[in-house]
Amino acid sequence: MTAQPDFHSGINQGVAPVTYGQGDRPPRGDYAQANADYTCNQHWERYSAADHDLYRRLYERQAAQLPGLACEEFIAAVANLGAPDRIPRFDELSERLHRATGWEVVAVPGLIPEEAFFALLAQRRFPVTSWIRKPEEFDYVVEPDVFHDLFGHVPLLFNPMFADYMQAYGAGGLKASRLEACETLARLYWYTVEFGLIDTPAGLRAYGAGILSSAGELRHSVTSSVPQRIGFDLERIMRTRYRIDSYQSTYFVVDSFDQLFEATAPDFTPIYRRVAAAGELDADARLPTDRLF
Ligand code: HBI
Ligand code: FE
Repeated sequence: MTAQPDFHSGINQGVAPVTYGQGDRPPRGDYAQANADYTCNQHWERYSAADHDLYRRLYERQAAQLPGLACEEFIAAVANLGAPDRIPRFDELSERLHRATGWEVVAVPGLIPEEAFFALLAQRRFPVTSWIRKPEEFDYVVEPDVFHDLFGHVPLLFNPMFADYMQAYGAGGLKASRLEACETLARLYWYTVEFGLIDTPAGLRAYGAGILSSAGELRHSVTSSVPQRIGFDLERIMRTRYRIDSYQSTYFVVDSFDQLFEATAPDFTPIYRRVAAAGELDADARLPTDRLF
């Protein structure tokens, strides 16, 4: 669940706390304890029984609605998170994950600057927020919490093709930073990793973490007639703005994770130039060239 976070000038150990949206929200999470690369200690022993119970209820609600809505690769992988009744220990989860695809999960205090985020992905280290939402945020939390990051993002990191795509995205992001193309590249992340759909012989299925961890958007994204669904087109995605606080009005559909990985193969420099020349599009824009589902 990401937008362009804006950073306050940090007053603690050189790590700038990230705020969200208008920048007037206090950063959630203890950035003062984070390392220079923004990783921190999970402090698993500090979770309360209420925290574990909240995780259990969030997991139970989402797991019940996966069949027929989540892609098979996700359903096959979600059990790798471990016991569904308490927040996993990141070190135990990382042992399983590293054996599968060379990735590990690292704790962070919350949203981190793009450069740091890309650097971690490029090293096959996925940043997972260490805190969990409050009970009153059961249905929706603005910032990504441990449930969104673990349940939404981590299962597909067990899938070799998707794991390679995520590492390629991180490497591409470091290059994008130098090209001032972070906002453009963030759209690719948003419309694939966070809110992507995949076409299957059984119909459309969700693979995006923002969808898979959302109580309402999982069914909405796959079955509602309200949003439009457009076939994956890298430059079309990179031109398209997104909304951070409502269901998406447009979802993009890939044919396979291979298609995603292949899309990140070429050098994006000329693509950024073409995207900048073509101009931005509203989230609900429709082009005659769009392949509609
Ligand atoms: N930080 N912890 C964390 N998790 C994210 O998903 C994340 C982030 N910072 C920036 C960000 N995502 C997006 O701007 C990416 O598109 C770069
Ligand atoms: Fe996310």
